[in-house]
Amino acid sequence: MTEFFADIPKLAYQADATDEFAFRHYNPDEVILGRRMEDHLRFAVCYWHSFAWPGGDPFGGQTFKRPWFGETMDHARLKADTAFEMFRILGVPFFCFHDADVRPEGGSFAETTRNLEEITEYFAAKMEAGGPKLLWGTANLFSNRRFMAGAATNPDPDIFAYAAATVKTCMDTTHRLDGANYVLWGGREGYETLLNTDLRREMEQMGRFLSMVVDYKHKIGFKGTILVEPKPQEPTKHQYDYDVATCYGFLQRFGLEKEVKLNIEQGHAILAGHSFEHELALAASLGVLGSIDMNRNDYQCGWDTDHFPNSVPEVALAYYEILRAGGFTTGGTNFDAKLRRQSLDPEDLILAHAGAMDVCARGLKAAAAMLEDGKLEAARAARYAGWDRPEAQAMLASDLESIAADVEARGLDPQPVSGRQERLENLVNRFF
Ligand code: XLS
Ligand code: NI
Ligand code: NI
Repeated sequence: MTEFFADIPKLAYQADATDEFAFRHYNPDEVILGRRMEDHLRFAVCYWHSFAWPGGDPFGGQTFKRPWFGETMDHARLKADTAFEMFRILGVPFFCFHDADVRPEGGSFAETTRNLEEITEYFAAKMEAGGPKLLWGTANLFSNRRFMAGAATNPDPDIFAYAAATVKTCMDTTHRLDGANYVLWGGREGYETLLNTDLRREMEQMGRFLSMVVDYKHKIGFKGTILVEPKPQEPTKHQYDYDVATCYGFLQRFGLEKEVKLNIEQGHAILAGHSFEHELALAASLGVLGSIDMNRNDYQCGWDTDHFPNSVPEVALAYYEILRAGGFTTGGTNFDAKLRRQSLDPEDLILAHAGAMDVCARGLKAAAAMLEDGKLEAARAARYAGWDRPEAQAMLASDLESIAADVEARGLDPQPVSGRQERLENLVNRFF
């Protein structure tokens, strides 16, 4: 037991709770569409925002004072004790971390790796003692100054080497902890100015890097999914993994579209000029929907502010796409979300997650009800019904000349039909 969360009870589901410290909607054992709610949502707490981020913004530094802040192994263990305490209070089934979140950087690559291995064993013991599982591990290839010009895409081959070696250690760690996935987010894999950038080289380096990751996964027998996380920009001006469509084209180019899936983040979708549900639906249609980072941005300020989600309709439309795609397999709902820098108290950290879990639970229930009701899917099916006719399918195997002859022979004069958007929006609104 650590002091930090002393006096905070373990949260439980209580629909009519009057106290703040309860779930009103997240009921892990409730069965929805034949699956327990916990197994649908597969919540994960992220280590970086909750335990490593000091509360800074571009105009000011640290606001949080945490007893585990510091660059020693003792600090790292205290951080782990506190983190696992929070996982227990929330009852989350998973967590996620970067190497840099959990261990101090050593004086050499070898020492840094030893620190990571030591904390990995510390985690393993806690996980065996009933702690949550690992949804994914990842390498932080963007904070240290050595990565300022990129990791895999760096103009310096020694930095590529350092990044590759670091990813190897993080994959080993993730494998040791039986992670369900391994994530690559290319925070610095992009450019600041085209004036000093060789796009062709950088993309080729990135493709080779990802191929090596996939090869190593098979070599060590890691059974989890390799996930790439799209983001259009920030910290770089332009990031190569811009959005789902861009990532898919990249994967295809390097023959990796059957090996790698995507970890789609709400805030990143918005930064790319899309909606979250657009990115999810597109990934599902391409067969690369892997996992989600759940958060939201401040819609006025245009940054990746990583707020906790709080809009049930938005979340419901996202889970609707996930349910339509058959639900998560190895993926889950990782809260890539952080407190506002004025939210200083331990209670803030717990209740931010509790509220977000309830929002997701409400969204999931609404999405499941929409699917069960079936009217939306029936309307979609009716809209495309013409394509179910054998002649329509045969046309796709035909050619322009034959189609033109057929149009003439049938005297075709097709009339448009209503898309009924407002009626569908009314239908959807009944579920929130
Ligand atoms: C940053 C990303 C990052 C990844 C993991 O914007 O969302 O947190 O999820 O490296
Ligand atoms: Ni993320
Ligand atoms: Ni993000």
